[in-house]
Amino acid sequence: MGKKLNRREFIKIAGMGAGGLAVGSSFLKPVSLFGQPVSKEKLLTSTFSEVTPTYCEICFWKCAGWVHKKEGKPWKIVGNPDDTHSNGRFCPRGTGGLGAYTDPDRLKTPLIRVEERGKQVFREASWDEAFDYITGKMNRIKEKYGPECMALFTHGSGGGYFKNLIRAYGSNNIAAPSYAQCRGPRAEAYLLTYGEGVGSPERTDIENTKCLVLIGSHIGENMHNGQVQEFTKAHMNGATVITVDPRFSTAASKSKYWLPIKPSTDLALLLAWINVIIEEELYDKEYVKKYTYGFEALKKAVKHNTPEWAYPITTIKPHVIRETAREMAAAAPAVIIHPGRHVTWYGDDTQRVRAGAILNALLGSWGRRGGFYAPSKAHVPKPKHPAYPKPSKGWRDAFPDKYPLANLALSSGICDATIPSTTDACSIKGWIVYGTNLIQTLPQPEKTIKAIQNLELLVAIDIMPSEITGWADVVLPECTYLERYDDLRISQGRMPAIALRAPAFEPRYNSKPAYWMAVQLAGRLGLSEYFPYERIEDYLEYRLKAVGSSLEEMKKLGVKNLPLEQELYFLNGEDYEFATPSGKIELYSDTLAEYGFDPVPRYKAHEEPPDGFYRLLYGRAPMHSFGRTTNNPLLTELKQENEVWINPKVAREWGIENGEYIRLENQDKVISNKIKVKVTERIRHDCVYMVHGFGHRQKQLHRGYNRGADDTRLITRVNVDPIMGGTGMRVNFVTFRKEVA
Ligand SMILES: Nc1nc2c(c(=O)[nH]1)N[C@H]1C(S)=C(S)[C@@H](COP(=O)(O)OP(=O)(O)OC[C@H]3O[C@@H](n4cnc5c(=O)[nH]c(N)nc54)[C@H](O)[C@@H]3O)O[C@H]1N2
Ligand SMILES: Nc1nc2c(c(=O)[nH]1)N[C@H]1C(S)=C(S)[C@@H](COP(=O)(O)OP(=O)(O)OC[C@H]3O[C@@H](n4cnc5c(=O)[nH]c(N)nc54)[C@H](O)[C@@H]3O)O[C@H]1N2
Ligand code: SF4
Ligand SMILES: [Mo]
Repeated sequence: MGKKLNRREFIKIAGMGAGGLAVGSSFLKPVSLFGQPVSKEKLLTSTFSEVTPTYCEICFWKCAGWVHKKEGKPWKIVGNPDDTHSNGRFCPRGTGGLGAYTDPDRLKTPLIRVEERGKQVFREASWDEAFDYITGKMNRIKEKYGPECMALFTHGSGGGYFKNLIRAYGSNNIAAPSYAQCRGPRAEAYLLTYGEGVGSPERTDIENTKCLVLIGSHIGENMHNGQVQEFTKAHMNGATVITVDPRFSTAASKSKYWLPIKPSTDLALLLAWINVIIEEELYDKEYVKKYTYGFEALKKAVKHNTPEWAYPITTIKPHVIRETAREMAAAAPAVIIHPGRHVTWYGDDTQRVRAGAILNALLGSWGRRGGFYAPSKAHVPKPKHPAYPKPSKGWRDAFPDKYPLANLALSSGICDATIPSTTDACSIKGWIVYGTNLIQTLPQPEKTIKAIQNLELLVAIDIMPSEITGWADVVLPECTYLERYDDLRISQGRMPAIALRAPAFEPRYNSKPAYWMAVQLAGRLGLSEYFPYERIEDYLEYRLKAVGSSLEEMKKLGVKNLPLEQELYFLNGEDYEFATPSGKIELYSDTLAEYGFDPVPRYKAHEEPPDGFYRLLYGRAPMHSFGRTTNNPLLTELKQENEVWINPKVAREWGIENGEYIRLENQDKVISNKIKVKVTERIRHDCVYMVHGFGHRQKQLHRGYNRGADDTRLITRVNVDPIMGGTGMRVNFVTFRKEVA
């Protein structure tokens, strides 16, 4: 950047990039979209600024970067050029991360509830009081019901310390919304098919692909940094992009084909593509023969799934289905049917994602350049501690016959197991909630509140007064990621790497880091031996020493890339054993058949919106992460509220004008906050769309309170995936209410 920019201008530029993203060609210019990369030498020798390494906590991509201070004051955050998550550029949200530090609405001191739950009346407490309160209750729960009746909900970097704490205490009830409300079906579908998952960041070789198929994945609005950069690269290299989305997304605007599918029918399209690939013999014959299991059974099962069969279901014309299938085959094996990320849509999600996994196998893209690569991860030992006690029961005991292939605890399942029932095998009595805003994150918020009302202890650890903290018995204010050390970032990628987060600032107010909280709680619970290091610096030194590094070195590097130990592209004709029962890629799954599920995905129709109702769809905006940034002083400057997208034909029928405020009412008569209308051809007539994370109910969020509408409130209904328990959330229908008062 030639001219120096003050923070406000800097954010504006990031914002312009983001705005341009939605419509214009600036998407192709990563320079205006992300901050410019600056060399490390320049960074560290700069005389007027002080830099500290961090990795970003504004979303779960965890880009590594540098925090700059000028005269001791926060100045800016930029990407670390050595980091493959960011390649030296932060997205608008990461750039606006300083707003998390400066937000005057932050939680300032521990709080203890003084009135009944729901009234949200608290008194300020000292840390000692708060810890004594929590451990008193935890000891009572352990004595009265057993330690298994405590659960932890976690999302975010500090969650690991509480996982250690709760396991040491004797419970395995640990859930994250990133499973049952996000990636769970994808994890299980790929595990069933390939014996391993796609992980995060996804092992998709987008930068080398020749054909990228996006089913819903709205890259560009879904602003996962490295992925957006790879998408831009692939697009500039002339890769064919095929976007399947009922909405003309940013990605659709960069695509050769936009398939505006009827929502909920993607599985029919995927089966038709499989049908064409098989019937026209476009599949990779050698690859299929050598590496896959069940081809003949698959061929038979999809025989009737012709493009003509799929047309009335999906509304995608047969010739388009054929043409796009041929495009994929022409690019193979450098083709990716993107596995998606937030895939809990309709309840048959494991099967839908599995159909994509099967298509990837037919095209031979797994293990090949431009398809899916073999990711690496640094091995960094943790200090030893005694074995955890073995819990006598877990969340699964509450539903012994359900979700047999769930490999992680279900957040929604733990919520259910907290509501006493007649078949009560495991009623949970205490929750620790770290860095997840369950009221806005779990569908069916009334059920979440009902579960909370049955608790004897609810601890919320957050940086902001979010909806969930309002319902807590004790609120523990964490300092932001810019004010603390955290565990090393060890993510998968093309190269094994580690990244350090060090504090750039002293914690503001009376906030503290999660590590310190967990150590304090462990001490009071008699579990100190599970935290061999009282100070996180010593814990980090232990881990870094094991890989020949140190805090001193990492403070200078921020990111350390370690040598690559394996081939990126691993399926080039050699023998290979997959971790599946057959040792091959399972086009047909005996495991699914054994549990009574379809061994090959099969399309079943979903309920349609009744007359006058429209399916409620939701997604992301480039400058916000869920509800965690919709009070951020910098990012709310870029977007203050969400809009509801309505097709012009529908708007005409209802006499609704662009820019007008309306309310949405769902099939269960739940009415939303008022929300601004965006009348646009960019959405089909049978659905409406809004960005998730707005419409906060928490009054203490002064910028986010009542701004826009919250999709979660309208998600009173879910279709649960019988295979793994994911909550399909796009099964709600809304109609319009013109009176907004
Ligand atoms: N800016 C930003 N980026 C983020 C996040 C964020 O909060 N903010 N969150 C991150 C996280 S955790 C996740 S999981 C990902 C989620 O991002 P993705 O995995 O990309 O999420 P999807 O659910 O696929 O995305 C919504 C898209 O699906 C389309 N859609 C809705 N219904 C259907 C349908 O029936 N069929 C098809 N084909 N498309 C449909 C919508 O129109 C929309 O474009 O984003 C990540 N990136
Ligand atoms: N209706 C609906 N529901 C959804 C989705 C959707 O699109 N629509 N998306 C789903 C998906 S894909 C996902 S991954 C989940 C995400 O769900 P969550 O992980 O719950 O996401 P957030 O809403 O960002 O809530 C994060 C909470 O963490 C707090 N926080 C932020 N930084 C820190 C920190 O450093 N320390 C601590 N202790 N707390 C912090 C924030 O203030 C906020 O209260 O939601 C799922 N639920
Ligand atoms: S993608 Fe953006 S918000 Fe997410 S970690 Fe990277 S810079 Fe932060
Ligand atoms: Mo997610």
